[in-house]
Amino acid sequence: QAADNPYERGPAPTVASIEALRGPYSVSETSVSSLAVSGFGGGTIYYPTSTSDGTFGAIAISPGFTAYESSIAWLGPRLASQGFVVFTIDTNTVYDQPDSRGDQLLAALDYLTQRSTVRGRIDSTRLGVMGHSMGGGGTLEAAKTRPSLQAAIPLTGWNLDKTWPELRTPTLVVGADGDTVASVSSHSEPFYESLPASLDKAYLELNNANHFTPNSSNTTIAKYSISWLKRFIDNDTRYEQFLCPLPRPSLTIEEYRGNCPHTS
Ligand code: 9J3
Ligand code: ZN
Repeated sequence: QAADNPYERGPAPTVASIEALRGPYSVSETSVSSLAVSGFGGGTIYYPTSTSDGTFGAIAISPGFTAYESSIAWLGPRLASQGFVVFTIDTNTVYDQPDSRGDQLLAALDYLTQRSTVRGRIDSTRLGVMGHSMGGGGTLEAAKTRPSLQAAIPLTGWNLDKTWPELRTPTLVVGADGDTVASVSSHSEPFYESLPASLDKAYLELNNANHFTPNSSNTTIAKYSISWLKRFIDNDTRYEQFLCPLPRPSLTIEEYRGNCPHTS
């Protein structure tokens, strides 16, 4: 790791390394029973097997309405293999609303850093949140509640609250051009536009995608999520090259908005 950044983990990234199905770290996993925790519904912790690279940042990820951990499970090993501890959770009930999902993401992070068997592998000052649909709405709620979070990524997020000027957490909003459940015009676009202009923020609209695109392995979601998490949880400016200048529209990117260069 570089002397000037104690949080940097892993080798210098390339386009190939952030697009790969797995990063440089081997991944282990452990399941957390709902019966053993309170405030959320249990889940699976994915973590780098090695203990020779020090502690890692950590991320909790919530599924959407009526959905289970399995719907976002692909992100566990995909992100953990890049050097994060990743907790994909179930919610208390599959009908919980975004504000509850936000509280549950925070309860999961608290469990992860204070009680879990991998707590010694985590730097509890470097935490982030992600989620799909109402879990993405919950991601915004969690960041609003806990401004010390270092990164937030709602994936085709859904929330009745369209305005998020309170956020102080660098946020990557991911929408899908063909989403008819959480249309970008009613959800992701107003979420992004309402974030403070002073905040490091970005809006990635997936091309040829729909509400459920984040429920399967997706390289565009992965590469920009990895870059955002590395840049803001690990302060790893080696990943700035993938975020700035802003990515251009392509076969998989309908539109990308953001403010560059990033400052936090
Ligand atoms: O979590 C989601 O998929 C939210 C979209 C939804 O069904 O909202 C309607 C209440
Ligand atoms: Zn609001």
